[in-house]
Amino acid sequence: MKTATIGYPRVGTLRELKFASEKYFEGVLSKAELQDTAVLLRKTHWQMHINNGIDFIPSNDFSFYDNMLDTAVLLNVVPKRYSSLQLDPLEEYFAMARGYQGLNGDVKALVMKKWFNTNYHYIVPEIEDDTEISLVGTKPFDEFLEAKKMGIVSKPVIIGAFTFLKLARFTGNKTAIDFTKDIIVAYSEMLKKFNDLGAEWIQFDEPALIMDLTADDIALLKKIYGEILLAKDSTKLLLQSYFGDLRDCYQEVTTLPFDGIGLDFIEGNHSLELVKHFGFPADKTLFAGVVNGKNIWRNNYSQTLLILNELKKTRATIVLNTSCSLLHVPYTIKNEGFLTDEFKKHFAFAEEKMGELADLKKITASNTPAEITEYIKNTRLFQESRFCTDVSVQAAVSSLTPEDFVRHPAFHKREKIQKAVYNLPLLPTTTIGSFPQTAEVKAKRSVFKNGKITAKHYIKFNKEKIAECVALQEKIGLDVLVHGEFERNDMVEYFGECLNGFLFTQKAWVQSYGTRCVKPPIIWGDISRSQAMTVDYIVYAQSLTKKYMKGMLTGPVTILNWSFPREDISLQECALQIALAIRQEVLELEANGIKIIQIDEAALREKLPLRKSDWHCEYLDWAITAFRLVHSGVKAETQIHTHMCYSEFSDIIKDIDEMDADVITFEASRSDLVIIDVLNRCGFKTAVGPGVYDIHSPRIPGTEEIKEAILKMLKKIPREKLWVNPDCGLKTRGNAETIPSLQNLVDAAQEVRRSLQL
Ligand code: THG
Ligand code: ZN
Repeated sequence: MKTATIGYPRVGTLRELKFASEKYFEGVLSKAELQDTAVLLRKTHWQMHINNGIDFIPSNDFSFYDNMLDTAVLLNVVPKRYSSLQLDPLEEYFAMARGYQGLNGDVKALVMKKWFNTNYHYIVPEIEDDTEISLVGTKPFDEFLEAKKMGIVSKPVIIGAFTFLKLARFTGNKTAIDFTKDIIVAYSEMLKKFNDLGAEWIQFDEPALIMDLTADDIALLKKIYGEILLAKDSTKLLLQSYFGDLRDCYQEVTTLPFDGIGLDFIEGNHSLELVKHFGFPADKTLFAGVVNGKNIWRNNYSQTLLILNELKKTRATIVLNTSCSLLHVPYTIKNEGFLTDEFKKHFAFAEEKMGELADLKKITASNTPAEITEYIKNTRLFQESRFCTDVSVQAAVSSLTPEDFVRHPAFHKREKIQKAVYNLPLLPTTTIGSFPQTAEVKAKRSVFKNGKITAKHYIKFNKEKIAECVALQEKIGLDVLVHGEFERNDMVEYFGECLNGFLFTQKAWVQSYGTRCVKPPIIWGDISRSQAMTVDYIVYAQSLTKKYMKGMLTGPVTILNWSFPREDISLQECALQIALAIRQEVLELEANGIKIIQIDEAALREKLPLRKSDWHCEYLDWAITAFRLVHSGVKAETQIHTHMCYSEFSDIIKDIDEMDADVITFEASRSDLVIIDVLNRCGFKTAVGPGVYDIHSPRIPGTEEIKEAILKMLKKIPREKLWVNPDCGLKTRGNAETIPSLQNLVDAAQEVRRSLQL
């Protein structure tokens, strides 16, 4: 069996692309130098595939920011507000990704959304009524030729036409159907061009096919591929799905004349059943996603062989594949100097996963797989016990009763009590939690972690930063303050490092969006808290001001969803363990005089099944309950806040209300405030702070712009329920834009209060 990967990480093992891009944004690095970094990274990634004997090597999986954005630019889907800036192509590309504020104009960034059920975010292409979709870009061809120069006939990877149209936003009256003709022409041309360049295979990524599909969707799929496939010559076409199964279109897809179909046997719960039930055409190649592209655990070869043995019965040619792009896992375990082999042997990151594909190739080629060394070693590994258990944690979880999940008194009673106690102005202003992580802050953390300064020195430094941050917020005039989170690398990793049961890594970065990466901690055992994690800093911060200081915690579902979870116990069990630990922290903050406690659930939605038809599963039930467990023990007058990032909330808005927080802030500005209509319609009880400006872009919002946003919100949200805040934490921003932006925010809130005589 041959081997393939769907795509590879691109930021570089040491985040070279991140650093180069950020320097380019600052004007320190030239465009040519940035391009050099990109060339080097692509070369390295291709070489890595060669070293592991991978047969189908992807190209065009590289991106300076995001592959959806690349596809938009390739297809001439550039909204007029960007093209009219008259920037050079790379600048225009970054203007769409990050917004632009400069000599040529002032434009916000395009909307950014979560990429299916991952912690990666894509840029949402915007199709206007007069957009003319056509093949205008050359990136995939350039990168194909670049690989060819290295002697590699790569497999170009392109977001498929169906997924592109499904994920794009239509800003006018037209819809997908009005653009199918043009997109078909563009993709057909693409196919022809690759044919001329000598491509043997081309991969169209169609993850949107794993969602619930309507009859119209299926008609669209058949129309698009019925026609694109007519343009096929000798280059073979692979339709690649991932993040689920093709249960709604399996027969249509297998009937169309694709040369290869990529199925996900990891997240695709029905994939094997579909193949068994409907068969798989013997004349096609089945790209079998058997190596998990999302987790970091070793593949269990004997289990994988069971799947492959089933697939062999179809008589189709089988290619050993990853279940999705390796973009969602870190590069390599080799860089983890602190982890011992005892742990490391259980992990496979991107590079090691390619090694697993190579092992499986060897094993499947043998008539006696059980005698192959790699197989024997793997079997032994899975016989060992690993995850450490803590019986007291397990006992605490199993003794929970329904009462533990209910906060008293009920919301409306608390609301009254809190209004009386807090005496906040209407439209109170606040921020989400983090303040800019400046070079100074990051450098200090780094020297501390490397043992070059003492804990005492480090704590003193953080306290100085907190004091500066509190003074700054008082000067700006914010109503509810935060300590700034200077001691935290990341809202999940920090707690992972403080709690028992986690392992953490040094270099295991995974791209989240653009130049931003995260280092998810690894859950290795039962989770507990042995000491306070945030109390000292928060109490110190509160001591500096008469205003309210928010205690700042990350909720259990988010800690779980942004970690690499163990796979031997249920996610629910794991979430409850974390919830109990965070609950202790909440109660200790409260006991130390902290009145407002924010518990972020940024990733609440992440593990909700992608298909609504699968929602009968209990995910939301336990996710919401885990959150409720965290705060159900506090007093009536303690105000619980929560925050959520980039999710779509509309369809789970009732569940969010059920979290029973007192205040929730969330991202909204970059999606045109659609959420406020939903809140209005469903009679949302929780007070809300739909972000009034987008912090993911370096542009500074004007006071007028923020006033408009607030006024728009006031039309739909009762004034006594509205908070004014940015849409997310400020850690990715610099002080240069943060300070004026927050000042404009406070000015805007004050002006609105005055004008409405609130
Ligand atoms: N933490 C984690 N996941 C996240 C977020 C987060 N996902 C969604 C949302 N926030 C947006 N994503 C990010 C991811 C990373 C960063 C900011 C927003 C970030 N990372 C630093 C960087 O890339 O420079 C590295 C952090 C570090 O030094 O440890 O700023 O907040 N888990
Ligand atoms: Zn956020």
